[in-house]
Amino acid sequence: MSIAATFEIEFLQYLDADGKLVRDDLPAIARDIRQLVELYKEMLFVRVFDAKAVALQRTGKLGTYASCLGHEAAHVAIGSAMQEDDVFAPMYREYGAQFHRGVKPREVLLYWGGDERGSDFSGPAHDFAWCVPIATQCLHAAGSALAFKVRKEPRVAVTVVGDGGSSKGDFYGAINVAGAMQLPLVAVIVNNQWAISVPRTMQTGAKTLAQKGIAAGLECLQVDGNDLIAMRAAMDHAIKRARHGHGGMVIEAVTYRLSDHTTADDARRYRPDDEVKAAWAREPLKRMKAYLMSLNAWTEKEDEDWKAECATRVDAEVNAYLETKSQPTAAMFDYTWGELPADLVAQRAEALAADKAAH
Ligand SMILES: Cc1ncc(C[n+]2csc(CCOP(=O)(O)OP(=O)(O)O)c2C)c(N)n1
Ligand SMILES: [Mg+2]
Repeated sequence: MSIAATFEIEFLQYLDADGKLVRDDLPAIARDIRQLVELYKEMLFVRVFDAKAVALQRTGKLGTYASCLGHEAAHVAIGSAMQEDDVFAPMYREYGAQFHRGVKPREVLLYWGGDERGSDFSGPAHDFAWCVPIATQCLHAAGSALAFKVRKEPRVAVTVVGDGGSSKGDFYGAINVAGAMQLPLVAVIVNNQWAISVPRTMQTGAKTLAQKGIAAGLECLQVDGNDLIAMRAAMDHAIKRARHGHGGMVIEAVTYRLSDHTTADDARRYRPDDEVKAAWAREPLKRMKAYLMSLNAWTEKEDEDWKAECATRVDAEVNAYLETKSQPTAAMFDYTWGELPADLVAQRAEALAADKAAH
């Protein structure tokens, strides 16, 4: 017997859980300390926003909300590595990436508050809206990547899918076409270990999720998704090669969902406490802060001041959200159909009558 092919999956990490460098061949991003500080500040902003959004839901001011607690490094790295004219096809919790691209926190709140105007965000109009049907965004991104290739535009489509979503045919279809046609597609699997209550171990028999890209002919890499430097280095590499016509890549960002799945979930019912506790020891902000402080690039006082500034900025966004006038009841019927079918005409009349009775 001879060997038909051999494969390896590399794991990329620069900062360990305590913020200590584990290798000295630093990537470009790590040599730009001022930018690292800015990215750390973005992570902290997202964390402050996230806690506030959960509190809003708990006090009845938001319908539901999908927290991004613990995913900040992966998300900020993705957003900051992209060019404005690249296309982002997110799932539903990548606020850190989207804020970097210009989406406003008030728009995230509007969306989760049940107001579709939140999807008309201030980020690039060519980015896709939030995508709840699991993994379908991968196909949207692959389609965009195909368009870039056909038009010979040096642009890249970036999508995010969960560990659970990477079990779906939509994900495999997207990476397959990217490999077959050498499309500029970067698919980031944010492996936060859980798909609601289904653990990563029940999703797949594969040793890594990154290796799913091998069958598609894509370059694959597993990254410490809590290490901002590693995530940015991986994204910079993937986007550069895609932009220069060298094809797509699958990046598995290994992280942990520190929150419930959404505010409609109670993860204590299915997750062991010690697993969550161990994950907190590896979370992304603590290690980045420790690293920046070890370089004398950040202080405890600056951290406190910035956190306070984030709270002020988030409060302004919350107020803008709360002050947004609701759409009239008829709006949910009026903008999807050219001509409303008879059953919806009846429902519309019923909804308007109920609305009138309530006021
Ligand atoms: C097609 C489809 N099936 C099922 C669901 C219900 N659902 C919502 S989130 C989710 C789990 C997703 O897990 P994962 O892909 O790991 O992403 P995470 O939420 O952990 O970031 C499921 C099954 C859905 N939204 N869409
Ligand atoms: Mg998951």
